[in-house]
Amino acid sequence: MLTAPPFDSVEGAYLALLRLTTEQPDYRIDARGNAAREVIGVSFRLADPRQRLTYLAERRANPVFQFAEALWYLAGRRDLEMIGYYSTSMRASSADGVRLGGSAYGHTLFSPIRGGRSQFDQVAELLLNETDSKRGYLPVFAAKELANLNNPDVACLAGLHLLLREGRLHMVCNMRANDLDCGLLSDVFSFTMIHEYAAIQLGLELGTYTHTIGSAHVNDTDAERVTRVLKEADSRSAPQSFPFPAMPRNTTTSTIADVLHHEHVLRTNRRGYSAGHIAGLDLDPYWQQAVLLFELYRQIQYGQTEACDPDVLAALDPGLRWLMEHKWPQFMVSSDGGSR
Ligand code: 5HM
Repeated sequence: MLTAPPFDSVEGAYLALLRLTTEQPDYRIDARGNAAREVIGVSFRLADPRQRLTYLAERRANPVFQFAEALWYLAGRRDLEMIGYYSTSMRASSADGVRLGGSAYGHTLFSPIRGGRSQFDQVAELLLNETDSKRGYLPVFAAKELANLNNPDVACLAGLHLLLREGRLHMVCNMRANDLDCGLLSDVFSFTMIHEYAAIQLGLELGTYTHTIGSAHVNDTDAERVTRVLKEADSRSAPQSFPFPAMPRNTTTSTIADVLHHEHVLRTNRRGYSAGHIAGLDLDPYWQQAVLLFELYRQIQYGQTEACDPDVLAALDPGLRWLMEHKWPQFMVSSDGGSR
């Protein structure tokens, strides 16, 4: 097959790539101290890019980080202060301890270029003016990133290609490198959120998402977890299935700013939010889900309670609740008093 193989959700693609890299690696590599098994030149397609979450108990995926990173990108940010709170490992990628470099993809995509329009705005205008354009490319990796051989943060995302065909917006993502166990899940989550956001801004239907990778690899340090994940997938009778809802059509940059206002209040622990308070916020229920996640994470980070507020947990969509219960089982106690 010459086109990317289709999957119903990112979970199927993730498992297939882990299997391929484990069972039939092209190479063993050891770049920058990371020994890994590698497969070169792979791709997959999601017919429904909203199916962007995996439900594997052994993987213990972190939905709080996934939403935080997607919002950090959508807001065009590059500060370590926000993203480092959700992922301490990202601190090592910052050259100055203040900002991220190449991996601040949203800053590259959404910031005005030399005081003018952003790359994203330019491509949006192009697509709406040139039928079937092939030029809607948003480059992220830049040649100048290789000028310093010790650059700690060279963009792994080469670029995102937007294609408007018959009223639908398709995205093709090109990654120079993807860590299949640690990077792929949050990358696909965030890039499909950018994809859906772009479709909304352009007034289009969401098309397919195609993910392509130059170096697809699993680091040896993650090999044991990968074995456990594959064993879980092989032994269960059926995958968990929680459909992910559509992003509201009225989402704009100011929606993202509003969500991030609440994120900031919670991240800095200025106050806590009850489930009732979040339900009363002037935000679509879809975005309230992100605020619920940030509130639960606040409770975990600031350790004011042993268990998180069961009402906040209960207000989460079932799929996000499932993920929180598997990521932080010790903090998640259901409203009937029992822990998972
Ligand atoms: O040495 P190099 O710059 O390629 O190392 C970056 C590592 O982070 C690679 O394993 C790459 O696949 C992974 N990565 C990822 O999978 C990094 C970023 C941040 O740019 C990302 N996805 N978004």
